[in-house]
Amino acid sequence: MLTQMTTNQKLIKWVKEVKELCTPDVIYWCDGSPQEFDRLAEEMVKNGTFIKLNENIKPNSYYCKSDPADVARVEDRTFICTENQEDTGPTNNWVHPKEMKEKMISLFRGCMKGRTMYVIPFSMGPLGSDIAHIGVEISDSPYVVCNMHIMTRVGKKVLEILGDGNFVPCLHSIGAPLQEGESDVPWPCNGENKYIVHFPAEKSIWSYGSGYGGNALLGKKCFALRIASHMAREEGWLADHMLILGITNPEGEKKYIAAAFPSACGKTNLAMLTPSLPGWKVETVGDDIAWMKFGKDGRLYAINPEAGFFGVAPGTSMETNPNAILSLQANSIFTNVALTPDGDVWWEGLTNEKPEKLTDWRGNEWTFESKTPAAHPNSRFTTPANQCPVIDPKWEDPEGVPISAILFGGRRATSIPLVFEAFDWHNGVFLGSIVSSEQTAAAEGKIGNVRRDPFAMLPFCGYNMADYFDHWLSFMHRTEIEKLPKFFSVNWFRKDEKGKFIWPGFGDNIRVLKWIFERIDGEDLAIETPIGYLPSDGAIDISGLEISETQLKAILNVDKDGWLTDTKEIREFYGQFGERLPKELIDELNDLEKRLNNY
Ligand code: SAT
Ligand code: MN
Repeated sequence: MLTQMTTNQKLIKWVKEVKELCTPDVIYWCDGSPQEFDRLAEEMVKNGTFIKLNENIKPNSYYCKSDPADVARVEDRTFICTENQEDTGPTNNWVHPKEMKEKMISLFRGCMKGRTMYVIPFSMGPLGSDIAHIGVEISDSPYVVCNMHIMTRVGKKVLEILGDGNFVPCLHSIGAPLQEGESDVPWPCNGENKYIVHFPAEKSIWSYGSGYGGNALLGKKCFALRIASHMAREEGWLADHMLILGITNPEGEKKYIAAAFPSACGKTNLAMLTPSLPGWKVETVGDDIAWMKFGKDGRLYAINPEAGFFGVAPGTSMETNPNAILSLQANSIFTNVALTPDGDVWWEGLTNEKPEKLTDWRGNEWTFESKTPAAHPNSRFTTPANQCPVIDPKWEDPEGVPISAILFGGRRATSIPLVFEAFDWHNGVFLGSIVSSEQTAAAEGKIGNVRRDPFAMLPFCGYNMADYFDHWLSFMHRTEIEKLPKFFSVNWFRKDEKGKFIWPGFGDNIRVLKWIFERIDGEDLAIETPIGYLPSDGAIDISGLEISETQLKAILNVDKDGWLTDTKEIREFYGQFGERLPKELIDELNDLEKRLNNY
């Protein structure tokens, strides 16, 4: 118990208020130590929440399966509560803060009965960095505490740095009080009654009912994106759903790139890419979130506010992402994957051959003949970032890394080319605003439907998306044009008539990054088209690839009809923002349509 660790009056008062509201049996202040992790993990093993993995295969690692009613983010249960609904905008769920606060207070009353209330002080970003921010999560879930240990910087040091300063209060409960004598279940939650609520005016988060991922690890999407995007707008910086990677060419020249893809579209894979082209190197700064600020030199600098990876397990293998596999060999938590008889983990795609026998993510016996997946499609590994073999030497640099290019991508089977470059900053923001993707398992919803997901921020923007576009546009006037990053659109997911992916992806994506690298340097490797600059003939290095020139042409052309259909959809999508949509974007759309019609 570290009750004496802080003299921060706001924190002491808040903890007292929450205690009175939630009536836990015990209050525990987290110190972030490995001993604390071990103790909580052991308690969870006793309770059946965790299974300790084989120490000889995955040291200090745990297996966990959630309640089947609690397996992904719940976007329809996520709310932004501003005084005026227009400030939340048409793409977020809104309830008036007063009404929602009353609702939350009634839900949280007595909700921690029979449980321990953990106070988790954490830093998003390197301790003490100017770009970093402090939060305190109160949670009744030891699973959350252990995951926060990996995903953020937790503990005493955070309270020291906090001093009397400000923090983002993040209140979380699984919403499952225990009555006298009632025994606990392995994954307590309140599946029917989930609320993920943000109050931007007071910069606070209240989350109820779910213990899974972004619903419960409140430093991640709730704070580092929804609340931070709001702070960023007020303070003139950017909080975005982007990976950050460093890329070095054979001559030893290095650049940093940020990339926004919707959840479960391969950000982790791209961030840790093993290049198939000799001499090229990719290093990881972050795989999910970027906080970016302009530096004194007028360039855009980015930090990764997180300390770990909460990566999608299925599809991750030594072939697709060896660096992720090497990262997760120890000190990791695996949620909703399958368990092998010798105490290791497995998921679809991990090995070419399916194991004979497993326990699946629901706890049922599974054999290679079973028809259901052994691991849930949104099953995850939680792994410390510093275990990544290609972690960038500057990943914790408090100054951040200078960004030369920003990529937008999604899963699109048709139309959107493998890669193209925006004409300029306005056109780049336009490209960000029209990102679209087929729905994945990261959020509940119908998988495969195409949805517009601007900047991959649709579920994560803490205010009116139209104002967010405006915020991005405004940066054009903050620095010299030459110092602004260049924008690119990428799509690894084009399919042929038989439904087969055309582009090999993974390590071969370096071929696209190479072109981007060269374009940043202004090399003459592109042709101007109605949608932007496409690679000219031969500009993408396909040496050694089993892809024909015709196939490559097919994914590097302008699909006029496809794009014209898209522009109609975009116009409809824009329509919901009414007058609030920046005029520059309508101009961009009109100009694009004109160029296509003349093409
Ligand atoms: O569950 S999380 O929100 O952390 C993962 C994701 O959707 O990217
Ligand atoms: Mn994400």
